[in-house]
Amino acid sequence: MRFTYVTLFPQLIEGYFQDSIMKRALQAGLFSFDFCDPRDYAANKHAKVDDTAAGGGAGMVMMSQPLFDVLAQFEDTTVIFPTPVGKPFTQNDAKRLARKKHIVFVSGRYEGIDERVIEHFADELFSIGDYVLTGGELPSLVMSDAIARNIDGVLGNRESLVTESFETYLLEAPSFTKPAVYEGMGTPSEFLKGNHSKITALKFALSTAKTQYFRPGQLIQHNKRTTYEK
Ligand code: 6GU
Repeated sequence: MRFTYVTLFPQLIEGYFQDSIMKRALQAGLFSFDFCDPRDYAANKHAKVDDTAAGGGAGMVMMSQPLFDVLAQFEDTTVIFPTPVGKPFTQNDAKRLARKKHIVFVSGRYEGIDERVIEHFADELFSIGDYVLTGGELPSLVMSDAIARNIDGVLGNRESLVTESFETYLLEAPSFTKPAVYEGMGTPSEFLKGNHSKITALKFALSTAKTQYFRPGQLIQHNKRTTYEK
């Protein structure tokens, strides 16, 4: 898997890959990443990449020409535009996209990107939540992380992919580690006794209760899914 970030600010992205799980996965050759700066493709003297919005309004818009020239060079890629007007990015998208060969993230800055770039090149438009960010770099990183951890070998423990939140639409049960009592607060006693079928049953009950409380819509999805599988 290869990730390409089309961005005016590669340094906003680079640091994330320099530590922890992503660093190890890169060193193991499980994926690679590179950058493309639209400014290097600007066909004007001042390397200008943005202009005023047609029809007026606040802010600048990223021009078509530099981005067309950047994106025309790629073949056999999945081109993603992070945007608050995209469809919500989910765990299912992360799993599906982990099977792609080359994903290109196009980060807008300023008020956005000329719609003709999106119309011509976008395979998918994604939002990462109902709030507005100053650019597409953080969403690109968020999606890359969610995708990369679904690539075979990136996580040490494959089981963590199966039991984690959203895989079954249920939120994950709470976790505890030693000591058994901390500041007067205990650990559920079944977790300490080691009867695996009882532990599984308790985790499921805790997951269900937690999902009902925090994400009732997810619980409805979970119940639908279970019904179809019967
Ligand atoms: Cl993908 N981009 C921007 N700029 N803001 C966002 C977003 C994306 N998702 C939520 N807010």
